[in-house]
Amino acid sequence: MREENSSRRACSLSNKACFEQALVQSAPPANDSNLRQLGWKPAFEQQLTTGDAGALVARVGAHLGSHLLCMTETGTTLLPTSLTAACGELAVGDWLLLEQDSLRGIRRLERNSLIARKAAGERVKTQLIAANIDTLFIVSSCNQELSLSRLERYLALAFAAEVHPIVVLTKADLCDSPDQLRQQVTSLKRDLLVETMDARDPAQVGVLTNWCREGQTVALVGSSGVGKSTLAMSLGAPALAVQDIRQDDAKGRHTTTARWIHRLHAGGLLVDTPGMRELQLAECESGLTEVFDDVFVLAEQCRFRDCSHQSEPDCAVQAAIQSGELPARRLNSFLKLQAEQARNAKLLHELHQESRKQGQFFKSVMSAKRKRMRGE
Ligand SMILES: Nc1nc2c(ncn2[C@@H]2O[C@H](COP(=O)(O)OP(=O)(O)OP(=O)(O)O)[C@@H](O)[C@H]2O)c(=O)[nH]1
Ligand SMILES: [Mg+2]
Ligand SMILES: [Zn+2]
Repeated sequence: MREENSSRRACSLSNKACFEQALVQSAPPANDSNLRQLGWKPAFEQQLTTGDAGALVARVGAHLGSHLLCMTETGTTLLPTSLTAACGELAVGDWLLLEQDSLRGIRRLERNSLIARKAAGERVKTQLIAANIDTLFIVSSCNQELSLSRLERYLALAFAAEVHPIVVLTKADLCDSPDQLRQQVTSLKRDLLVETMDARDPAQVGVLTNWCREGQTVALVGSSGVGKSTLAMSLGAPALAVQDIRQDDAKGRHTTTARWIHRLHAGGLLVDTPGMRELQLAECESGLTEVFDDVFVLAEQCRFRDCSHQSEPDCAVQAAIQSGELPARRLNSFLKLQAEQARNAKLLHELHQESRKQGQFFKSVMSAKRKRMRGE
């Protein structure tokens, strides 16, 4: 899945105006900001030791390639990523400890959640979307863009990250039967919260306020053009770039190009993200178990423990499809996502093993070199 925009490139350092706009957009109001307003929680506080006394606590508010926009108690700072190398790969929403004067990164605090996917295209890599998120707004619109199978992917992502998902169906004003769509989506998972709305109308978007209060962090995910940035603005984010979708296929134009945290009217923070072209799952096994719990319950009744639910005799899943209890689409979606996640998880595992081996090889070469230099 690629997130790019040919006409609006992601910010680069040369694009000074873009950074200045970023500082204005993300800066907490001077003097009345504190860590709680930035989403600080006891679970982070507990990670601090006496040795951290002089460190500055900062939250990553935007990732701009070569630079990070970091929010602290007193304001917003732009840091080159070379300064935070010791913290490892960072996501928007991460909490960091920085040295007071040099602002050099000391370490990243353990995350309470991480939304991640397999990176776009052929690359075998995990891409970090947002960290330390309390709620994920999965945004889709009431038009041809809506796909139950795609929503199942996003739900697996949320459940694997142990983040509470809410499906937001935008463009209800352009649809004759939004309630029908809402019912279809609600049926994907017991107790799933689904809201339909005109994302441009702050009054309608108000139903989401409960998840946007002070101390809370929400993230928006969904395809390009579904109205993520529009929704963000209706919740209180400053003016963001939005663009009309294409008329012929209802696809968006990849207007948002970087992940940003915005402050909301209700006091919480929201991560707006670039639209996703495709969402490949990896390391989402627990999420799939959660999303397809109905299939798993049925599978327990199959005659064979390793039933593939295709053509085996006494398959309870196939029986449920025949009786109309389980839609055939749901089994197909489950089998597809299960195979995809297993394939990607295996590739990522092999990659981790490979880089560990390379690390060990490098260490042994360096140790031999040091011994030689000492004349041992
Ligand atoms: N009628 C109507 N239009 C909407 C609604 N939500 C968004 N739009 C329009 O849809 C277009 C795309 O909205 P954006 O907010 O840019 O979509 P996005 O999801 O942020 O797109 P990317 O940044 O490309 O990922 C804009 O023209 C919006 O005004 C809605 O609920 N109703
Ligand atoms: Mg956008
Ligand atoms: Zn079966």
